[in-house]
Amino acid sequence: MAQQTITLIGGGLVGALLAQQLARRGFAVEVFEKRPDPRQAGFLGGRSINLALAERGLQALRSAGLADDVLQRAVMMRGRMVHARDGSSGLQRYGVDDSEVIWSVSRGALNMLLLDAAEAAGVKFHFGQSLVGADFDAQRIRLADAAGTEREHPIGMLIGADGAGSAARAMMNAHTPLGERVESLGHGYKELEIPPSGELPGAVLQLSGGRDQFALEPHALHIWPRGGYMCIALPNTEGSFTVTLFLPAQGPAPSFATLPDADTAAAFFSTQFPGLLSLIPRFNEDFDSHPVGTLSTLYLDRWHLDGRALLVGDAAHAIVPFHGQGMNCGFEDTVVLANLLAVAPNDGAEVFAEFQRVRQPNANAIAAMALENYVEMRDSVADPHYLAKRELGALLALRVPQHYMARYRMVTFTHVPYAYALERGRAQDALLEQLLRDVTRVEDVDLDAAASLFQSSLPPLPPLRG
Ligand code: FAD
Ligand code: E1W
Repeated sequence: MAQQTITLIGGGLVGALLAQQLARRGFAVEVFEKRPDPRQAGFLGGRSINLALAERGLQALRSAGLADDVLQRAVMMRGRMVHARDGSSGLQRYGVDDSEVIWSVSRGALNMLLLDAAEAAGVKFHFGQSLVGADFDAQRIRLADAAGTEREHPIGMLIGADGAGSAARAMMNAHTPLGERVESLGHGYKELEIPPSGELPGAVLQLSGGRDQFALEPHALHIWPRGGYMCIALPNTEGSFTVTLFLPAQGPAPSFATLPDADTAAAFFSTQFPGLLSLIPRFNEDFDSHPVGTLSTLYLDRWHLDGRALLVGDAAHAIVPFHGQGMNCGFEDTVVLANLLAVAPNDGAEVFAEFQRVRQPNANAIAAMALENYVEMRDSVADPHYLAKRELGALLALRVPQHYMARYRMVTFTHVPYAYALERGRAQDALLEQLLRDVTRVEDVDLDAAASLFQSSLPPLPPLRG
């Protein structure tokens, strides 16, 4: 059993799960978290923000023994429900059956569950303690409480899991430059709420609608693509949905800059998302009180200072949210790191270097795929060429499942490295483009020839899980 203490900064999703896994492997773990303990009131009655949990995150939770507990509090999403401008909608299933689904989980509830699990494994949490200074040579950090009172604390190994705006990263970078590059997407987001349908005006009329308390199909991820921008909605267990509007921050209408107040925004919604607006009774209050979030991708040359400090999760590789993989990727990080540390607990420098070697190409790959998925989501779900490619892909997935699998499914439902999914996706895409170069309709493609082309051009897919 290892005896040394590992100091973690940040008790968010990744920090809490990493802490639990390290404690289960015999490490003494202490966590400093800026915010107060969410289990001591605070999240209750607050905004319910949710996230999509997919196979990679679920696999990490399985290895931590927490998957069943989490799934019990999750809402199954079988596919994307695309809402067209004309008000029509259709469900595109993610997989052939319910073995390929994703899960909507409440960020607050998940964080609390992970904090409970980490504490039960022996982790010591210090809430309301913000990292404000670090001396990596003297192995000391400085912490401030909510009142601003500072104190010093000795550290051994430091792990920064303090999110996209990481203070640990800033301090490491001040000691030895990490080669940081932040690429702003230029689009922001705003969260709005659809309450359970019983709370909507005209609820009586909907009581026999067959969806119970949900104003929309509950078992789907809803998308309102509008080309250049979009809304999405994920279901909550209580019958509500959290809607997120993604829109350019600046520039000509529509952008957040051209929606300075709730009335202007409501007028915009009434033309672009009329059906959706009627489901958001507190639109004006939500719009005025919720800030516009910013979206960027973070790239670092280095994730660690030899064996003294390491960054994980968003602190190391924040990405845009359009593949729903930021948390899933951070959860994958925790398993890789905990396993490496368990094998060589006294060799921090080697372990951190190996962690970066394994994870950085994958973090870069999901960063790229997440950016691409925004364009795909908001623009090309309606593009005929894109739809033809997807249709041909679906046929090939049935005919030559060893040789073709949609990139979305590799990312969302398998454990193949993200870098592999990106590379394989490119190779498959090139073949699909070749097949659709001279024909416009999928019916005109010779499927036997297409299947042979995939079999002869690409090696069989690797094992998808494990
Ligand atoms: P965080 O969750 O940000 O946690 C960091 C923690 O560190 C916080 O508790 C914070 O209080 C604490 N902290 C910060 N500074 C300090 C300090 N100085 N001292 C001490 N503590 C500190 N991912 C998915 O997988 N699926 C999705 O559907 C999804 N949807 C998203 C939608 C949006 C709009 C956004 C913005 C992101 C989404 N993500 C999604 C990404 C996901 O939110 C992140 O990848 C994930 O939260 C990263 O976890 P983390 O623990 O690294 O960071
Ligand atoms: C998922 C915020 C968020 C979260 C997600 C997804 C999307 C669009 C967004 C990607 C997706 C689950 N996606 N869904 N359907 N097609 N692509 O799979 O998490 Cl915006």
